[in-house]
Amino acid sequence: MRKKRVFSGIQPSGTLHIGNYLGAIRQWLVEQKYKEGYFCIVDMHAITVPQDPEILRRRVRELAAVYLASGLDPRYSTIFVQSHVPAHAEACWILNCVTPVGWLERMTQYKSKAQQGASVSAGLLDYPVLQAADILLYDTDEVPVGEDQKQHVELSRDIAQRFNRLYGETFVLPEAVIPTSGSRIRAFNEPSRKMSKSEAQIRGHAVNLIDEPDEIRLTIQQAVTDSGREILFSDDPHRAGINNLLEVYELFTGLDRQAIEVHFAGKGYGVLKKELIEVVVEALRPIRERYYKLLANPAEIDQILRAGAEKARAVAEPKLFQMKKRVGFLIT
Ligand code: ATP
Ligand code: LTN
Repeated sequence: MRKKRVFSGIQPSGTLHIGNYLGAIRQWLVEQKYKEGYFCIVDMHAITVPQDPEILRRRVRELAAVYLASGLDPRYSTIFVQSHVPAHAEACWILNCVTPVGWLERMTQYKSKAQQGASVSAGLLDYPVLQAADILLYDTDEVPVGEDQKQHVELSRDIAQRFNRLYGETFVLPEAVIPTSGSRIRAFNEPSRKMSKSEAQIRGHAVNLIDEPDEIRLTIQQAVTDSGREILFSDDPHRAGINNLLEVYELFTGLDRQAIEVHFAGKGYGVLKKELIEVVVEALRPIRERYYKLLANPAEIDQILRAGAEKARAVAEPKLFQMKKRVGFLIT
């Protein structure tokens, strides 16, 4: 039987935070050996908003180092850079031509980014079609992502269905895989909002994956909570801050919710924060150490990315060829 295909990606657009890790990367590591995973550094998505070329180039390697330091293993998973596989851009063009603009204008990420930016590029509107190309080129079954990406994965499915209807069965319909816990880690300084890479440099907003213990300590100590005292999981928006701390504790310790509530019964928020700091510092220590070791040897990272691109091309190119035949391009 064919192994399940898994595809996911992250933009090299900033420093990764524990939300990216708990919502996305952590899921990629599960069953790495038993599934066929493609994990992409989506630099073409990153340039839908302005980027400094030198910084972007550096961040691509840094993100590769984060993937590897987190535990992705190139013996099992294919790790590659999107722009190294030109089939993504070509497939995007073909899919553009079956995607109604109205579908794109409804995307919430587009609407919020378009509001923030001074000028909106055509690429920003087209962002989810490129994402569909990423996913569909690999006959992907599962797309492990955080909650904010659910709408984009559903759109990929809609685009696949439309193409299949117009041109005959071509694409597997992908499914978003969203974790039940950790799919939307909140900002520590503003628990009504999600933790975001683009704001990760704001003091107190996020714990970044490669933060030093002192930085982790400060961010968690200052995390916004509420005036209550009970340490219980809850979906009450007024208690979002404390719930967020508990969720991070749950995910990094692997304990179940009931055991955590019993453990903290009768203790104050200060105790929770203190224990959480220890847990997060210890969980991130090996990742940070591996990260700096890997970055000291960029030639090795580049070699892994070259090999990854080659493996990815071997899957993406035949699929693109099939798409071209289906839409009626002359193959000579
Ligand atoms: P940006 O601020 O640049 O949009 P981001 O922090 O939202 O960045 P992405 O590159 O958009 O990060 O997302 C990478 C992956 O991390 C996606 O699967 C996304 O769903 C997931 N993710 C992002 N933020 C969170 C969060 N706060 N909690 C859980 N998962 C998240
Ligand atoms: N839009 C995603 C990144 C992304 C992606 C993908 C995720 C690009 N292509 C394919 C899953 C599958 C984001 O997290 N911002």
